[in-house]
Amino acid sequence: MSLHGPIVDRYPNNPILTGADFPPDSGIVRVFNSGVIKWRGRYIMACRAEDQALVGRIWIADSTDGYHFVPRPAPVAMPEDDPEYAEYTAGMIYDPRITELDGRCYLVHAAHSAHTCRLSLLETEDFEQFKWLGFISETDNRNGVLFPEKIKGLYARLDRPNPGEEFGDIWVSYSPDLIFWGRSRCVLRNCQVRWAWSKIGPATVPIKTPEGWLVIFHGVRTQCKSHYVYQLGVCLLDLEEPHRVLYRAEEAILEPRELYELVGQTPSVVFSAGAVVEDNGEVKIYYGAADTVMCLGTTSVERLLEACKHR
Ligand code: BMA
Repeated sequence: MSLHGPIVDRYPNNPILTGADFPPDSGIVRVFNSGVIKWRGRYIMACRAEDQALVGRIWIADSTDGYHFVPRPAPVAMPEDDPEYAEYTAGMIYDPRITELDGRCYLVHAAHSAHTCRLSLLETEDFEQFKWLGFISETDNRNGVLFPEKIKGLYARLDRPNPGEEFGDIWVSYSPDLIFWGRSRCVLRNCQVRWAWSKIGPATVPIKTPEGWLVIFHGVRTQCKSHYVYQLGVCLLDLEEPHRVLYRAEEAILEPRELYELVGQTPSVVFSAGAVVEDNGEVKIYYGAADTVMCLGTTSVERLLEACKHR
């Protein structure tokens, strides 16, 4: 791999999904930061779809090729009548990430309310019916993503506790049942990442390789005091002790550069919540651009490993 070439190639027909692709009566104007999984041979996107009143919904879109996604007629039905769910999601729900585990799919999303942000878990066997399993963190935690298998007999997840302004590192926690979490360890600190001094957080489901867990993450830096720039990075975590970072690319693997990444609801944002690894090693990274549209970038497991070691 070239020492200077791109690590991720943008899909030339970006964006791949916009608010205009949703049913005309849906009121959806933006779609971004959506989780994606390849499941039983088809691609499923759990969209973060937003209307003009800033009401966010999780809305499934289907694809047979990974490039063209068609939103369903209606969003995922959430347990809005449940008083506990309603209290802690009163602000918005966002940034869903999907993991397949033991034949079921789990979706972790952020939930914002007057209590700030926490993580919520849904389960599905068919992407038609979703069962809400509960909140799985206290407040001030987001970017939760489950590992695709247990580690040393426990479920594992990465997340980003946020103990203060302008602060946020990547942590790993473990659980016997996906509901109760503990044994938390810090994985990577924002101050270690040269281009992301404000905060970092896990992006996509960790990708298992013989050398370790490949983890794509986002990193944020603050420009001119108030302008945030969101980029993507990659690191390799130990298979058995994922709080140990084996390698990390010094460079960002994707930074806002194209107009659709620079201009939108929030300027200068690339933010990923889903990647698909194909049988030939290609990695499709789905990402929200400028908090407005969904885009695609492609790379490979090999290129990401190389980037971890040499970039
Ligand atoms: C973060 C999250 C993301 C969003 C980003 C940029 O804090 O809320 O959903 O893309 O800000 O606005």
